[in-house]
Amino acid sequence: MIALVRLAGRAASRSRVGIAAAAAPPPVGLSVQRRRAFQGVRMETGGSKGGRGALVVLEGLDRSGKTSQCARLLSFLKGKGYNAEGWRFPDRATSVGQMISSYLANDSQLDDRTIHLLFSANRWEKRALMESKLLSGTTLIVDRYSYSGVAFSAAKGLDIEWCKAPENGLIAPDLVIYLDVQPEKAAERGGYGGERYEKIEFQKKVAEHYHSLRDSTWKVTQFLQESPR
Ligand code: FDM
Ligand code: MG
Repeated sequence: MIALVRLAGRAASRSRVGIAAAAAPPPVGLSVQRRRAFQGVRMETGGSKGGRGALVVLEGLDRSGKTSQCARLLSFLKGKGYNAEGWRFPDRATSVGQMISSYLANDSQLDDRTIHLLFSANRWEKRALMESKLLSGTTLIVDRYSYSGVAFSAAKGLDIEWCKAPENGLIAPDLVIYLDVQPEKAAERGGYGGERYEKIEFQKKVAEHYHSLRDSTWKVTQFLQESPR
């Protein structure tokens, strides 16, 4: 369990039908469960009258179709009138993100713990903006988050508790959607192998670690989008 902090206030809801439920508050059962899971500092609430936005995270192996699904979910929610934005981690636009990007492209070498902390720092540098967006009513659809941070680094053999520690205090998602795709299937997609972690044996280990991070707050889906990234 990662000790992410639960953002005060309830996510706004306009529709509970179909996928729009992703941006709605979780059902009571999940809410109770999550309160235990993400116990920690409760944040100050500056929530708008309409409620805060929802933090929805998509997770999965490389080439599992997250990017396509994020785009589809985002356009669906916007079509329903939600104020929503698409985010992704790593955010390669920042200077930390550029170091990460160069590492992933095998253009630079970094110690395993160092790159782990850079991935986390990349989330921390966006935390304040994330909080203010959510509190002002914007729903965020985020392609990868802390679970990627832990699953990928633990797959290298780093201690999983050590991997979780720097995530403590980041904002807890309202919903995590995990795209459950076999590593072999993901590898069949175009462009596979272009980045450092895109190797089937490594991705199998990542999948095992993702599995160990799952709890009842996750929704696991098993479809693979054929559309390119
Ligand atoms: N990745 C991503 C990590 O190892 N740790 C992290 O914290 C995050 C956010 O970076 F292989 C890995 C997962 C993936 C790579 O991600 C780049 P995208 O989604 O393929 O750009
Ligand atoms: Mg990738």
